[in-house]
Amino acid sequence: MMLTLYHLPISPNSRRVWIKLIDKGLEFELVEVQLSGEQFKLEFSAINPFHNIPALVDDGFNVFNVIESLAILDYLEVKYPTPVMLLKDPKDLAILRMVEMVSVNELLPAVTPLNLCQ
Ligand SMILES: N[C@@H](CCC(=O)N[C@@H](CS)C(=O)NCC(=O)O)C(=O)O
Repeated sequence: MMLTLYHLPISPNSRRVWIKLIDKGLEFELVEVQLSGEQFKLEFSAINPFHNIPALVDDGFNVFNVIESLAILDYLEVKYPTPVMLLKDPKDLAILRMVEMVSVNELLPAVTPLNLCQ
């Protein structure tokens, strides 16, 4: 069984998945997708028709492609529950989700001029 993360080291959306793979102690392969055009190639379009990174391919018995960084985090959490990283206390869970959603919806768009996603 192999997990493959399609990413770029500079991409903040990819990094949150990369960090989780490391923190979970999982074996995985990294494949860089150069956003100068590789995201539109047929091979990657089959993995993510929305042409962005990160994308995780779980090459198990049934190959499963997961896109959207927050969905990938949830997938990894449920599939690999140890160590526990999704907090169950209502306030802790709310804070975790708030940090995630504020990062994605408020902070990341504010740094778009830095071209972190290219
Ligand atoms: N909501 C998506 C956003 C993914 C995203 O926008 N990724 C950027 C890199 S940080 C990207 O691939 N941009 C290239 C493109 O959209 O063509 C997620 O959280 O995974």
